[in-house]
Amino acid sequence: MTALLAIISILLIAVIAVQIGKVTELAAKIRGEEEVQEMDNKRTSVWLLVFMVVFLVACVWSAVYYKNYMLGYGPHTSASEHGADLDWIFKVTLFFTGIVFIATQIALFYFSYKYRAERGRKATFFSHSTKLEIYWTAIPAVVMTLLVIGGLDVWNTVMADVSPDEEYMEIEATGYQFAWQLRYPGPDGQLGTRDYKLTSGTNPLGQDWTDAKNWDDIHPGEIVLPVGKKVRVRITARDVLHDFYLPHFRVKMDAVPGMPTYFVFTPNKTTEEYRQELKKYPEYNVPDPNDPTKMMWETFEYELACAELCGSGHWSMKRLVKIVSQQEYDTWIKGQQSYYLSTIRNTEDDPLKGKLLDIEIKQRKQEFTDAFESAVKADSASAKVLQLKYVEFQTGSAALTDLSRYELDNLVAALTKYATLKIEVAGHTDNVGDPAANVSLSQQRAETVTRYLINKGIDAGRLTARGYGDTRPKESNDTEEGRAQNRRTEFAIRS
Ligand SMILES: [Cu+2]
Repeated sequence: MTALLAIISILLIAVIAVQIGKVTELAAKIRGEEEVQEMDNKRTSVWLLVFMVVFLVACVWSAVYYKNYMLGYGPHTSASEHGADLDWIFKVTLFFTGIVFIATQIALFYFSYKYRAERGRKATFFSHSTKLEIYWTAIPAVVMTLLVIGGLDVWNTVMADVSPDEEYMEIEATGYQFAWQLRYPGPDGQLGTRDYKLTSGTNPLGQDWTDAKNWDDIHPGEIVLPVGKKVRVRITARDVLHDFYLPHFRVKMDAVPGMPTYFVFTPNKTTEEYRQELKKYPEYNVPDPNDPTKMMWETFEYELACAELCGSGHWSMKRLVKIVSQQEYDTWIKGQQSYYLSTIRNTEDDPLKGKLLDIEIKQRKQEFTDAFESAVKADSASAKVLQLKYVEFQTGSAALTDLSRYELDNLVAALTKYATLKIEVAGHTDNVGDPAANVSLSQQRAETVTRYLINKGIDAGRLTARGYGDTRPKESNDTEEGRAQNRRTEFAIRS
C-alpha cells in the first residue's frame, strides 16, 4: 500500500515537471528566449541560496537534537579508560570536518549565485595564483597531519598489547553460530591449550584435557569483571566471522576462525556507577517495558554483542557484562565451577578417567584439613566422627587400594599437628554375607589403617582399631547406593 502511494506520488511529480517545462517553453516563445533564460538563472540561484540556509540549519539542528544518541555524548559516555581517548579523537575530527563541511556548502551555493550566467558578463582569466595554491594546500595539510598524528597516537594506545611485567587478567571469547562461548582461567590464572580437532558436543572449545591448565578453566554464562583491572580478551571464532563488540567500553574486534585476535581494556565504571549516571536523563526515568516496577536506569546492563552479520541468528548473540567491585568479583569467581571437573571428569570423554589428578589431591587435602580442624573444635561426639571418604580396600580383602594413601597421609599430617589427640579407627560393612565374617573383615581393615599410621610415625598408643561389621549402617541396606554408603571407614577423635 505504502509502495503504491509512493509510486503514484513519483508519477504525479514527473507529470507536473513535464507540464512546467511546457509552460516555460511557451512563455519563452512569447517573451524572447534570452530574457527568459536570464530570469530563470537568477531565480534558480536565489532558490539555491534559500536551500543552502534551510539545509545548513537542518544539519546543525539535527546534530544538536540527536546528540544524545551518539557514543561519547549524553548518556553514552564510555566506561573504559581508553574509551575517553577514542571519544575525544572522534570529537576533534567532527569539529574540523564540521568546519570544512559548512564552509564548502556556503562556498558552493554562494558561487552559483554570484557567478550565474548574465548578459555581458565575461569570465576573468588568470593562469594561476601561487598564494592561493599555497593556502589551499598548506591549510588542509596541517589539519590532516594533526588529525592523523592524533588518531595514530590514540590508535597505538588503544591497540597496545599488555607488557609481560604488567598486572592483568586474561579471558577468552569464542564466537559461533549463534552465541559466545566464554572461558575464564581458574585459580592458576592461565587458560589451557586448545586443539580444534578435539571439538565435540561436550568439548565446545576443543580443550586438551591432558593439559593441567585446562582442569580449572571455567565456562561462565556472562562476563563479570572487577572494576579498574586490566583485561586482555582472547578473541576467536569456531565457524564464521563474528565480532566481539562491547559498545560501552569502546571495544570492537573481529573474531576470526583460525586467527586469534585480542583486545586489552580497563573498565573504569561499575554497572551500578553507570546506572547512577543514567539516572540524570529523562529517557531513563521511564518504567522498563520488561519490568514496569523499575525505571530504565535501574535495569540497565552492559552487554556483549556480535557486530558482524554472521547469519540468521546473529541478533541473538548477546551476553550480559557486569562490572563489579573486586570483592564482589572474588565472591562470584569462587562460586563458579571448573568445566572439566564438573562436567567431563571421569566420564567417557575424560582421557584421564580413573587417574587421580594433582589438583584433586590438593583439593581433597584442603577438604580433609578443614573437616579435621572443625571436628577438633566441635563439642558433640557425633561431630567428632569423620569418614575417610577416599580410603578403599580390594573387594573382600583388607588390602588398601593404591590411591588410599593420599587421604591416609592427610590424616598422618593432622595427627602430627595435633600431637595429643587420640583416635578410634572404625571399619563398617554392609549386611551382605555372614555377620561374624563382616565384623572380622571390618576389624582387619581398621587395623590395616592403624598399621599404616604407625608405619608413618604415629604413636601406637594414640590409636585404636575396631570393626563394627554391619551393626551401624548409615543408610538402608536395601539399595545398592545405601550398601555402598555403609561400606566405609571412619575415625572418631578423642581428646
Ligand atoms: Cu556473530
